[in-house]
Amino acid sequence: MKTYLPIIFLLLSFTGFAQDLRKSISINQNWSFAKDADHKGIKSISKWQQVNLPHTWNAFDTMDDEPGYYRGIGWYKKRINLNQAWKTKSMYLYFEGANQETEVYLNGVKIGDHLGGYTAFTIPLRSAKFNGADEIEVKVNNRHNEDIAPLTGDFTFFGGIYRNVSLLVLDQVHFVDDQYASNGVFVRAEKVSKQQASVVVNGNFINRANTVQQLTIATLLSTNDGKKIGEAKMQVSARLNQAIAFELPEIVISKPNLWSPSQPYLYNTTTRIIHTKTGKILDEVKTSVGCRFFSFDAAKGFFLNGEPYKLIGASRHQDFAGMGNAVPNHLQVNDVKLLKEMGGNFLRVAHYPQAQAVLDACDRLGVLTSVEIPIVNEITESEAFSNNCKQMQVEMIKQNYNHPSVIIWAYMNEVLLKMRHQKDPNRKLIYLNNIALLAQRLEDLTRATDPTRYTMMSNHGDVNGYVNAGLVKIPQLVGWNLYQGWYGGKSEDFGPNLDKIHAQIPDKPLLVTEYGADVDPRLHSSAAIRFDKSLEYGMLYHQIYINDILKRPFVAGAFAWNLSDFSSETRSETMPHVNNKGLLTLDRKPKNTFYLYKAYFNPKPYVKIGDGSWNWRGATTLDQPLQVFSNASEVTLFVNGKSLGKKDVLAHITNWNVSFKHGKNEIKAVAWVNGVKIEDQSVIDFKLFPHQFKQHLPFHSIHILMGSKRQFIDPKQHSIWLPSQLYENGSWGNIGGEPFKVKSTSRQSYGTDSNIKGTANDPIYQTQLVGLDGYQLDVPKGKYEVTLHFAELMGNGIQSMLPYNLDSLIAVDKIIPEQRIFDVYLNDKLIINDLNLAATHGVAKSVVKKFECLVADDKGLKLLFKGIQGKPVLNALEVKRIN
Ligand code: GCB
Repeated sequence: MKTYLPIIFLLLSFTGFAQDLRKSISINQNWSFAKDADHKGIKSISKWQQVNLPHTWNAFDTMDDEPGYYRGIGWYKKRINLNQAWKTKSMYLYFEGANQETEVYLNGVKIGDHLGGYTAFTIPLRSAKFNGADEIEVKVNNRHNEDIAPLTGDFTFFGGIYRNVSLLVLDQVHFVDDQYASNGVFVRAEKVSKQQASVVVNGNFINRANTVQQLTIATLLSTNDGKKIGEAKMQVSARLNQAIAFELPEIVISKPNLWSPSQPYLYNTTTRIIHTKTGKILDEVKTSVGCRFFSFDAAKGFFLNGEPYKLIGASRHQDFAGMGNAVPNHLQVNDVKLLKEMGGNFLRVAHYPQAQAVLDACDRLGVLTSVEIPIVNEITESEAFSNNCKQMQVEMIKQNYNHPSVIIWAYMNEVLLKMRHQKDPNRKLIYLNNIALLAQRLEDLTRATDPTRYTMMSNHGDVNGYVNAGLVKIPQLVGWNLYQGWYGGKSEDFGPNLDKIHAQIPDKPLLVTEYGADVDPRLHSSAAIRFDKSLEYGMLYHQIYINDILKRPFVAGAFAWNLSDFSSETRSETMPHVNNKGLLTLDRKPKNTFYLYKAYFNPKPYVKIGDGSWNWRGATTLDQPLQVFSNASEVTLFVNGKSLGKKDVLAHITNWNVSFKHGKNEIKAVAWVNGVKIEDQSVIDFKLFPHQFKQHLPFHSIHILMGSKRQFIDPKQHSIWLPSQLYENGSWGNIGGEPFKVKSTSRQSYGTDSNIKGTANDPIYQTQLVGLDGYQLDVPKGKYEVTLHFAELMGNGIQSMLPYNLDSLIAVDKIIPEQRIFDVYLNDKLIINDLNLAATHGVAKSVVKKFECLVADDKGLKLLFKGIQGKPVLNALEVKRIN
């Protein structure tokens, strides 16, 4: 009889009869939620709000005009109706992520907890009542905790159960990884070559049944269309509560279909625990596996499946406009699709592990990845911090081990940015040694847990600092976050700087893990400069970076910061609480920079009119620049049916001077690639504003920014704000006045970077003319509404530095607010008397003053500013004809 067992087993192992296998039941719906701001505990809460998961309590309070957001306790509770039949099963609550300290209670009794906001955890559900009234209560806290990374960072730490939660119902004999919340089955493809690959499965299972179990662990490997390739199995005997680690023999694939971004071929594995005698399947885990081999070389870069392969892509934060971090999976997957569409082959999952759906999409769509734990800017020198980091690192590795897309595990980002103990050199040295010690521990742990991937650390531009701290030699790869032309220097310094780093550390593979410039898609400039946040500056910056990256084989990969704009509560720039370095907006609308990447990196024939976030534009002349992006060699452009001829595409761009008409303009770009015609069409709505009022009739309205060279498009009011000009006869403009400048010798900014309270249109107020004498508009006779916009830009809070200045930390200038009091006259009539912005409204507060004025003669509109104390100012002006 014995001799036949393998045959029976073979028949049963993957054909098995109807089984009651592992169930994963979503319990996202119908939770009650309440904040517990004064820590009185769940019993004191009387008002609950109905919510569904994923949920964050910060989705809206990070979108307001105020600094800060709720960081404290939130309670969730939910009744669950457990099936009587599950009494004989093993149950777990599976949390994909909750930020960041979580305690879980069942019927008032604590059953588990978890520290850390970005990795999954499971809580065994053992003493349920099964009476239909079992209640789960979850306490989540997103307070600052010195023992949990991240301590600080340029992103918002949204609190809540912001990923999916499910109830796992398993047989008492099941795969398990209680400590690190993976499913307990690890699949790897090793010894991969074009000729052959071996698939090896290992893992852990536990027997919680009362009797000794004779079990078979088996894996079936099949092609992506279900054809069996091979099987591996072993027999095990397991006692009650015995957790057993197993590793199955390898399954060989000959001539494997290699996984790569262009052909992300996935094999399937099904791994089962089978009751040997009865053939009953007790548990089953399905995993896909990709066969690929890769290596990094310090001089030659990255190699995938034996070929040189430049890694190009972006980093990604997980939040989305209006949702905070509680983002449904389909939107997360859409980000991977967008990255792929842009031609990216690499995603830096930054600065923390993200939803499984993201890496699933990377496996499926073909995107290589690195994943990191959130040690950002600094560390705490405590055992608790260090242990928590180690726990997160192993959680990250085990939970994401089965994704073929992952090639790098990383663990520190710019860890020397917020240097502690600056004033005490001895203490600082101890701190630096402790960072190196933690890095080494994480490095050793990572290599021991998963020797199949590389390790990495991302550093900011202080190369010597990292070298001297001994941090460069620890990981296998070093990523540099470089911002020449943004936080300091010129964009042209980027390439030479890369050469310098490579020469200094020639034996360490190098990646550019970040580079980027803020682009607020509402801002445009024909005289783009650093910090103006204009799309045009961003375009120049990215072009230089892309070309410098492509030129250098030693740059294994480079990733734009960031795929999309993201929330960063501490920022207060043109869009408060948002970091605008995305190639996409916070709601994932492409900026022109995205199209530029697509033209460079998506091999499909492509031509695109550069209307990204600028198809509603205006000026005082019809002749305007327009860019077209393409991977063809020539582009022909048509404007309102007329051909502007053909132009050679240089570095994926053609630059045109287009003569628009007032109103809607039909634009068409045509190119040919390998005999195939491709085209793009766009409608650009162009508004001509008067230069000479007499030649421009009828006149309706004009919006003007003072002290600015940029143009601001207000998408909500559908208005275009033009930069002011010096007054000329018959036209409009300021008389006198100097652009406001931050009174800091060590730092440049465009106007102020402060959040202007009371408006979502901060750029209207962030620049101003100081000391102007007047403003004149030679408008025709009629009745006008004149609106003056002010904000006091001097004084406390105004001179604060950017939260992230990566080249050096600059002392905040202490500015004593000057007194400024002035009068304003409109056509000789005193309309504003003794205006003291700081005293009446405070600093950085938008102040709007509206007046009506009848122009009965040819003298137009004239504003006069008379200083009583200090210099008068004006931030913006709006003039509208009302009849
Ligand atoms: C960095 C940080 C990242 C910031 C970025 C920036 O180097 O790693 O977290 O968001 O710079 O935009 O300043």
